[in-house]
Amino acid sequence: VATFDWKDPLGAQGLYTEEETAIAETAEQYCQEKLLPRVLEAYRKEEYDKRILEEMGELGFLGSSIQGYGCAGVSSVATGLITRAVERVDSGYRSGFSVQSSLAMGGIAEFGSEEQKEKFLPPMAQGKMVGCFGLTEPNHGSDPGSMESVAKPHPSKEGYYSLSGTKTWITNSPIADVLLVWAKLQETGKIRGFLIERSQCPPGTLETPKIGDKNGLRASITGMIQMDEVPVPKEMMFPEVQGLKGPFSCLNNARYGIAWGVIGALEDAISRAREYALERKQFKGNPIAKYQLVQKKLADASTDAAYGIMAAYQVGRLKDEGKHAPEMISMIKRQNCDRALIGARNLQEIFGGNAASDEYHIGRHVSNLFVTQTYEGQSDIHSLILGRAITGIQAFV
Ligand code: TGC
Ligand code: FAD
Repeated sequence: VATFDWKDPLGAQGLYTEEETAIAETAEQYCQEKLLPRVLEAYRKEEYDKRILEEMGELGFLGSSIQGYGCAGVSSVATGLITRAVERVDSGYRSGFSVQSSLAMGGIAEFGSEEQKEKFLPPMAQGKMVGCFGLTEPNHGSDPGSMESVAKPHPSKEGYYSLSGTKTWITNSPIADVLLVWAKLQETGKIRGFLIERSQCPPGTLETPKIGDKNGLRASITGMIQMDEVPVPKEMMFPEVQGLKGPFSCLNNARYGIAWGVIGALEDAISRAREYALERKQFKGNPIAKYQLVQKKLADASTDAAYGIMAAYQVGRLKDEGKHAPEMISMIKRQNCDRALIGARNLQEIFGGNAASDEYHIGRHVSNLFVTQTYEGQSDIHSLILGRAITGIQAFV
C-alpha cells in the first residue's frame, strides 16, 4: 500500500518517461528560480520581459514538440509538463510562451512552406524572433469565420498582397517580429494565413498598440494589430491550408497546452492555501486547516487538479499516437479551465483579508484564470463544440 502524496494524489508521476521527468524538473527549476522572483513586479507594472523567451529558448522549451529546425522534438506530455511549470508561476508567462510555441511556431511548422520554416523556426526556437497569432477581431471573437480582415492583390507591387483590417486582444503583438495573421483572400473569400515581418512593413501600414490596464494576465503583453494596406509577399502566405481548419489546427495545440497549464496554477494555489491554513490560527489557537470547511476546499481543488492532470496526460499520449479528436481537447480545455478558476476562487477565501495583498499570489491566479477560461474558445463555446459532437446538431447560430 502506498502513502498518499497530496502533491501528486493519483500518482501521475509514475506515468512519465525518464526523459519527461527530467524535462519537467528542468522546467520547474527554471520557473521557480528565474520567473517567480520577477512576477510580482511584472504584474504590478504590467511589463513583459522579452528576455524570458530567449531564456526559454536556451532551455529548448520553445516549439519543443516540433521535429527539426532547431526544435527539441519531445513528446506532447513533455510539452504539457513544461507548460504546467510555467503557469505554476503565472498564466501570463504561459500565455507569452504558448503563443510563441504552439500558435506561431506550431502554425508555421504545420502549414508553412519549406522556405518559411527554414527562415522563421530556428530564430523563433531561440526566442530571438518573437511571434504572435492574430485571429480575433473587434467584431468577431467566438465567431472568427466572420472576420473582416482581407488580403487583396497589391495595387502597385507585383507579387504582393495588400492586407487590411484590425485584430484585437493579441498576445505578444506589440513586441512581435513576425505576425501570423489570418485574413480572407479577396479572390476566393477563403481564410488564409499570412506571415507579416514587421521589419519589412513601410511606415504607417502596420501598428500594434498595447492594450493596457488589464484586470488579469498583466505579466503578459497584449495588443492590437492594425493593418492598412500592408504589403506581404505572396510567398509569405501559407501555401495550402484554407478556411478555419488553419487557425483551429494551431488552436488544438495551444488549447491542449492550456489544459496542462491551468492545473499548474491551481496546484500553486493549493500549495499556498495549504501552507497558509496550517500556519494561520483562529479560535483557541487552532490552525484553520483543522476546520472541516477549509479541508473541503482543499479536497475539492486537489481532486480537480489530479483529475485534470490525468485527463491531459491521456490526451497527450493519444495526440502522439495520432488518435486524438479536437473535441477531446475541447473537453480538457473547458473542464480544466473551469475547475482551476472555481478551485482557485474557493481557495482564495482561506487567506482571509490577506488575499487582498498580491504578496500571497492567490488573487493574481484568480484574475488570470478568468482570462484562460475566455481565450482560445470561451468555456460555453467548448460546451457547444461538445454538444455538437454528442448530438450531431450544432447550436452556434
Ligand atoms: P466549423 O464549421 O465548426 O469549422 C469550420 C472548419 O474548420 C474545421 N475545424 C477544425 N479543424 C481542426 N481543428 C479543429 N479544432 C477544428 N474545428 C473546426 C472544420 O472541420 C471545418 O473545416 P472545413 O474544411 O469543413 O471548412 O466552424 P464554425 O465557424 O461553425 O466554428 C464555430 C466554433 C465556435 C467552433 C469556432 O468558431 C470556435 O472555436 N470559436 C472560438 C474562437 C477561438 O478559439 N478563438 C481563439 C483566438 S486565439 C487566442 O485566443 C489565443 S490566446 C493565447 C494565449 O495568450 O495563450
Ligand atoms: P464574444 O465572442 O463576444 O463572446 C462574449 C460571450 O458570449 C462569451 O461568454 C461567449 O461564450 C458568449 N457567446 C458567443 N457566442 C455564443 C453562442 N453562439 N452561444 C452561446 N454563447 C455565446 N485572440 C487571438 O486571436 N490571439 C491572441 O493571442 C489572443 N490573446 C488574448 C489575450 C487576452 C489577455 C485576451 C483577454 C484575449 C485574447 N484573445 C486572443 C482573444 C480571445 O480569443 C477572445 O476574447 C475570445 O475568443 C472570446 O471572444 P470575444 O472576446 O469577442 O467574446
